Formats: sequence, C-alpha cells, structure tokens
Amino acid sequence: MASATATPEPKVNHIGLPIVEYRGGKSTLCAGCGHNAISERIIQAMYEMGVEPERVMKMSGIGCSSKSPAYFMSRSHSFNSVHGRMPSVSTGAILANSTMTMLGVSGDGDTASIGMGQFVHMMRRNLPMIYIIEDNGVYGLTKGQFSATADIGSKLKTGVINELPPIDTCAMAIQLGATFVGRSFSGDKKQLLAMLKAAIAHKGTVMLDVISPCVTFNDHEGSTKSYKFMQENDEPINDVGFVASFDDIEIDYESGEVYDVEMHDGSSLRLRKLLEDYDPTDKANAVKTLMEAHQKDEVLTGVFYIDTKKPTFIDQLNIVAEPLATLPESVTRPPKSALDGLMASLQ
Ligand SMILES: Cc1ncc(C[n+]2csc(CCOP(=O)(O)OP(=O)(O)O)c2C)c(N)n1
Ligand code: SF4
Ligand SMILES: [Mg+2]
Repeated sequence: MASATATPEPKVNHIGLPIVEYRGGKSTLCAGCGHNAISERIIQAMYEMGVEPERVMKMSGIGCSSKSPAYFMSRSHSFNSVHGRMPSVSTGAILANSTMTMLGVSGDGDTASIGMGQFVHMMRRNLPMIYIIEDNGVYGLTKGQFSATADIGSKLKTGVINELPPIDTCAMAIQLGATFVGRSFSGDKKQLLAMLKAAIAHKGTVMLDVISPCVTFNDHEGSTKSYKFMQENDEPINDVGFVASFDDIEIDYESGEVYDVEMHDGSSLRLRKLLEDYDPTDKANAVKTLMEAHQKDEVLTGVFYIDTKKPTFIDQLNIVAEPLATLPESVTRPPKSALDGLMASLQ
C-alpha cells in the first residue's frame, strides 16, 4: 500500500499566523550588520506576541537603520519619513489612530544628531509607541562619520579619535518622561527578544537603545560599538524574562532576587537583579546608575526604568475612543452655524 506523505502544517501563533506572515523584503544591508539581527528579533517578538500585522504602523527616519522596516512585517503599514523627523510624523499617526501598535526604528544619527529636537519632545509626551535606536555610533549610510552616541576615545578606521562626550539616550529618555527604557545588544538574542515582547505589552513610550555594530565602518579594534567590545564589556543589570498573558508557563530562572512587573495586558515582566539593589521604578537612581557607568566605561544593558501607571498622552488628551482617522466628516467638521456663531462672537 502506498503511504501518503502529507506536507506538515506550518506552526502558527495564537492568532493562527505562521512566522512567514511577519517577514519582510530581502535585506539590502551589509551581511553581518547588527540591524539585520534586530529585524529578526522584531519578527520573532511580533509573531510570538500574536500581534496582527495589519494593526502595526512601522515608522522610520533616514539611515541604514531606518531602511530596516522594509525587511520585516510586509503586511503592516509603513512610513519612511525625513531624516530625524520620525517623531513628529509618528505623533500625528498615533493621534489619528491610537488603536494601532506603533513601532519606530531610528539610528543614533537619526535620533541623537539631526533628530534630537524631535526626540526629546516625543520622550516627554509618553505617547504609546516603541522607539528603537539601532545604535552603531556612526552614520553608516553616509560612510561612517561619528554620531553623537560615539564614546570618548573611540577610534575610526582612519585613526580619528572621538573627543566629545556621548549623549546617553537612555538617561535622557528616563529623565524626560519615557515609561519603559532599556538598552540591549543586537548580539544578545534572548535579552533583546524578552525586551521587545515586554515593549509590545507596555502602554506608553518605550525607548530601547540597541547597540548594533556596523561591520563596514565601526567594527574594528579601537571601536566601542564593535561586536568584540560588546562581548567583552556588556554588563547586564538584570536578567530579563517575559511571559505573555496568554501563556501559562513559569519563567525558567536560576535563583536570585527578582523584581516582578505586571504589564497592562496582564503579561508579566520578571527582572532578576544582577546589580545589587537595583529598583527599575526608581527614576533618579536609574539616571544616576547610567551616569556612574559612563565614569567607569561600563556598557550597562537591561531594563533601566519602567512605570506602568503614568497616563499616556492619548489618555491626557481625553479624546474619543474611536480612531479620529475613521470618524465621519459629519462629526469632525463643525456645522456652518458653529462658524457663524464664532464669527458673530468676535464682532
Ligand atoms: C536632512 C538630511 N541631512 C543629512 C542627510 C544625510 N544622511 C543620511 S543618513 C545620515 C546618517 C544616518 O546615521 P544613523 O541614523 O546613525 O543610521 P545608520 O546608517 O548608522 O544606521 C545622514 C547624515 C539626509 N539624508 N538628510
Ligand atoms: S554600512 Fe554599516 S550600518 Fe549600513 S548596512 Fe552596512 S554594516 Fe549596517
Ligand atoms: Mg548609526
């Protein structure tokens, strides 16, 4: 009797989609670029969290990093804005439809150099958005000039040494009002995946600075954003574990003091303390810890700060629950009588 060899069904997530539905176009970035590894983790996190691709808005500015949204989630909405202007475009988009999940990908140049003015205002508003900086310390797309996150003493391939202090985007974001702030490394799959999944569950501004080596312009001896440097100097402050609300499993952890955070959607984030007495809800201490790390030339990673209670900008505006983008004109446009009344009141 001939045996029928049925093709196995692809594995699906809890909304019935296989991971292929979360993939994007083929990357045109250099092989080995950290940004490609981050796109892979975004795909995995969105798939494992069962986010509907059509409910996601992918935003970016300009740079190799900002090209990344083309390489994940082809079924999602996408807007590649002007250099450093992703925050204002994203603010408009999320106000128009706050029922969407907003994921922005920027670069260290796009954020901390040309885009700093927009970045700081985005952080102080606590808009519901995940803002990722793919941080390689250089302007990769324009051939490797230092960006404002480059460390003092870091050396370019040409031998030029950076003599200016770096801007710590995490310390800034915490101080300004972002409610979930952390740093990771594109080479640390486990930590980055857990942080991205927790970011998806968070309601408010998530700012993740992900060290993402540029293999073409900033991965040599003397660079402080290279794979080797990160492998030798990455100091995690907590071991990040995440369990989604629909999963009924325990986080697999070695013993140690833990800090549990309940997320808005019922998921839980468990941070096992690696740095003694580190409380991720203590804002002043988070900034102080980052400042001290700079003095010791340490690169801290992990979840530095989290606040699940602070209202978002959307909550503060007290706007209707229905997306503004889909409200009919009869609701959004005041009638002529209202305009006439206003004009009369000014006479
Ligand atoms: C208004 C404007 N100024 C300058 C440029 C040139 N430019 C393009 S990308 C870029 C820097 C990108 O660096 P980063 O954001 O760190 O991205 P990476 O390529 O390193 O991922 C610059 C200066 C531009 N496109 N537009
Ligand atoms: S130039 Fe650098 S940042 Fe750009 S794709 Fe290549 S490795 Fe990545
Ligand atoms: Mg860069």
